[in-house]
Amino acid sequence: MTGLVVKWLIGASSLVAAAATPLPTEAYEASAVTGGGSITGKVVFNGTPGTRKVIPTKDIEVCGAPFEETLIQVGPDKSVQNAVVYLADITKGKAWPAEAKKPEIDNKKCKFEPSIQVIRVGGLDVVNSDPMLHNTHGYYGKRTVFNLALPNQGQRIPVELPRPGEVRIDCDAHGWMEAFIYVADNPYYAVTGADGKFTISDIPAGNYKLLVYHPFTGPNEQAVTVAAGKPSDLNIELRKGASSIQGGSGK
Ligand SMILES: [Cu+2]
Repeated sequence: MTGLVVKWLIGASSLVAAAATPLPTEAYEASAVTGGGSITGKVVFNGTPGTRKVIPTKDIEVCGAPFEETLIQVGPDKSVQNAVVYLADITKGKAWPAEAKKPEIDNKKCKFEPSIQVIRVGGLDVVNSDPMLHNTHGYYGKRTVFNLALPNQGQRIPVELPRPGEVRIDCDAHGWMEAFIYVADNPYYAVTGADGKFTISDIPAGNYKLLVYHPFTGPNEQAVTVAAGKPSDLNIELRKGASSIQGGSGK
């Protein structure tokens, strides 16, 4: 099975230019995990949180007055909220969680809601809650994956995100709008809460690569060992300017 999957991935990577080619999204195999372990931890950032001034130049009646935006949510104890944590290269393990509803990204008052999220390989809905045009544009790296004009309030358009990795979302109508979607090819992921903490559970015992992303900093990558019934407790520091990692299971 593993051999087959590897062959598939190698075959698929040579077709990277064909954006519409669906990849084997079900390469991950769900099975019962007995004697699993967990990883808990806290993500911190010790640097200066970046901010930027946003000055809406059009659609002011909806987009509002100029405002200062924080580019990373850091608590008083340096904890980072909305960092994405996930295990790379795990092809077998617990079942995907049941989705309460299809994930979505909303254009709302000229901001994306949410600005950072993780979804399962597949797709999500792009929604416009505002009474004027947004043009939602998604990229894997520099490559467009979708580009949608949403002129009407209440519009909802499904898009496919068949490849794992980071998708940046811009609005071609409002240059300041930006969001990130991390597309996961396995269910071993978490997003940190306001306390910077996360838990990933039911991991088959073994050695893994743990990735932590935040768009403001570079990614953090580290080796972790998961032992049956024993949580690994990690303190993970994000640093500005760490080199970029493309994709989650990228080989
Ligand atoms: Cu917009």
